[in-house]
Amino acid sequence: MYAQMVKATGSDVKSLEDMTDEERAFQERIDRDEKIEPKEWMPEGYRKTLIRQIGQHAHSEIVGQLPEGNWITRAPTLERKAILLAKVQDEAGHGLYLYCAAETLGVSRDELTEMLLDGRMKYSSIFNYPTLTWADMGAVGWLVDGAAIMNQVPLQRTSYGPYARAMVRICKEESFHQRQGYDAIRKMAEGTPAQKKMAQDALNRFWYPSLMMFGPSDKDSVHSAQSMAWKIKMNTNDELRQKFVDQTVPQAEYLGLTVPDPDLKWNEDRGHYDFSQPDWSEFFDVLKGNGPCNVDRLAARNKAWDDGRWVRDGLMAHAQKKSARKHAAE
Ligand code: FAQ
Repeated sequence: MYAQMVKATGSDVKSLEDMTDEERAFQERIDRDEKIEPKEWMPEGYRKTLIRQIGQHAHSEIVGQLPEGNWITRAPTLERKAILLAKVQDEAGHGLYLYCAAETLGVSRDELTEMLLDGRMKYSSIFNYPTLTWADMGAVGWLVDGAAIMNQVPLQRTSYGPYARAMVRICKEESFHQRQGYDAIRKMAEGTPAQKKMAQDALNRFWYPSLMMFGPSDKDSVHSAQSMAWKIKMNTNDELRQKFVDQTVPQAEYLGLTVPDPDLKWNEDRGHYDFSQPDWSEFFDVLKGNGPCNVDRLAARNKAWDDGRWVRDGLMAHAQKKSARKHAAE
């Protein structure tokens, strides 16, 4: 199984023969689908890769609140406002479970946050695109949460126990998010011609950025081979992107909307849709900080961190006082 993986990805992942006894025993546990738990031995690269991936994932959930938070005060009905509020709160919760999972690897939430704020850590490229109309709330739920679930359902089987367990609850909530998004955009697509136009415009703007969420094509993915050998990732970026396209195109057809890809067509032989790749130079540019909203997103997170300092200091002072009292009484 492991040997097959190394061959399939053609990577420079260490072969079993080149591993130390400890590394080999670890890899064999992974191959047997055993979960790795926080206090157990793990290769340093495994720990670092998990911190990077879980940390970035957590940051994405937190930064991901901003595009939708933008519309809470302008939701068209009380019901839509309540749903959107609940969804955005859920994303905060996802961030917190994931920070907790990352903390079990020996990094603190404060350290992770500082790495986000000074640009050493990334968050998902998708959140650097603006949400211009109410229809974008439907498109984000439908496409962005849809892409997130496609990636996260397999991660429930990832090899690191705390990450896999966090994903179980997150996936349940993401599924509600996807459905509320689809319902919101369906309402627009079935509405007046102006509303349908807004829904189409949202699909036009979010289609390719959603495809980018799965990461660069397999030939440009730096981490996939090793991450798959360690079962930190369960599928390649291209596999998940294809699954997402296959699932989403019939949903767009049902809505009477057009996916903005003239080359999109069902390929009978492959049993999949053929589709155009996103503009990868745009993706790498967004990663470098040059997307439409990168500056605003980081400014908003930095402001929240600075404005919240007095709360963190107050909580810390309270905790220290409580622990000093406890020690004095002992
Ligand atoms: N954005 O070698 P690979 C959500 C970077 S949650 C930014 O293929 P990897 C919920 C990558 O870090 C969405 N950077 O990397 C929600 C690496 O750079 P590095 C987040 C990206 O890690 C919905 C470089 O490119 N989900 O949306 C992106 O093996 C609605 C090379 O790439 C997760 O994080 C990108 N899209 O595969 C919230 C899921 N793609 O670090 C609110 C867990 C790649 O060496 C509202 N993560 N890069 O400097 C994963 O599955 C993986 O990390 C991938 C990337 C698939 C994202």
